[in-house]
Amino acid sequence: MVEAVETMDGWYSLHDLRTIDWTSWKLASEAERKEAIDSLDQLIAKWEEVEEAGNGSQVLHKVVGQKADLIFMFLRPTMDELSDMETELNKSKMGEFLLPAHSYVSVVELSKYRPAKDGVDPETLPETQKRLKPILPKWEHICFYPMDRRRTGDENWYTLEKDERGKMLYEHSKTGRKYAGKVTQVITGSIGLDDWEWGVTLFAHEPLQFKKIVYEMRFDEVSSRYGEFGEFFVGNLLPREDIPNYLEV
Ligand code: 76R
Repeated sequence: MVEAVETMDGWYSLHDLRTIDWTSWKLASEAERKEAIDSLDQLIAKWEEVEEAGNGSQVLHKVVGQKADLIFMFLRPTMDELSDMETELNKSKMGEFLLPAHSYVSVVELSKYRPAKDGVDPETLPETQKRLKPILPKWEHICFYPMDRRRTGDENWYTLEKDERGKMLYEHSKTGRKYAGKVTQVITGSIGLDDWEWGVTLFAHEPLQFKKIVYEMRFDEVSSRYGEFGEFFVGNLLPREDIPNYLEV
């Protein structure tokens, strides 16, 4: 029987995408708009404290294109906390002007394809823990998309032996490493949690690097034969201090 791979799982993740109801925003009074901006600022201040204490992380970007206006990526130790964050955003004054656009639930994932070195469980290593509970980089651009591994006919990832899958992922990682310093990736697993099998979140200083890495990876066997992709979302960082300016009408 084909062997599954053991995964190491870290913080839970929620990609929460919202569209701003610009019509109501413009119709609101100056005082109401201020109250809304302050409510979001207070939430972000609270979230930043959690991040500083090492108990989670988050980023906020402006989505480019018509798929949404904002993408929040939240990471927390429990799904309850993610639900609380989503709810507190909905209950806030700002929430009155935010329409749901899309969401994605998953968990930060690393896999144990490589044999344990000197019998040490990689999950116990501090560097692994850091990757399972990552502080998200506040880089200028984000790219998020979900993906599956194919299982049709001769191209069935789930009937391949573990060694073979491990080899292909090793080749894939060599492509990935060429982008060190240019692209940071967070892979989140979503089998049993959302509609696709993985979420791919990339951060870059230069948006062209998304196109370059994703294009180059299309030729890695693990993607060319076994990759299926969902909708792509791309965005530009929205630092907390720029929010009033972004919402100015
Ligand atoms: O854990 C590790 O980092 C070791 C190597 C590695 C694994 C196991 C790795 C490295 N990835 C792994 C697993 Mn990846 N990754 C993607 C995408 O668009 C596409 O074609 C693919 C989307 C990108 C851009 C990317 C980047 N990777 C996975 C998995 C789980 C597969 C499974 O278990 O079946 C998926 C879905 C996936 C997809 N990967 C890297 C990168 C980069 C940049 C690296 C190098 C990271 C580094 O070494 O710092």
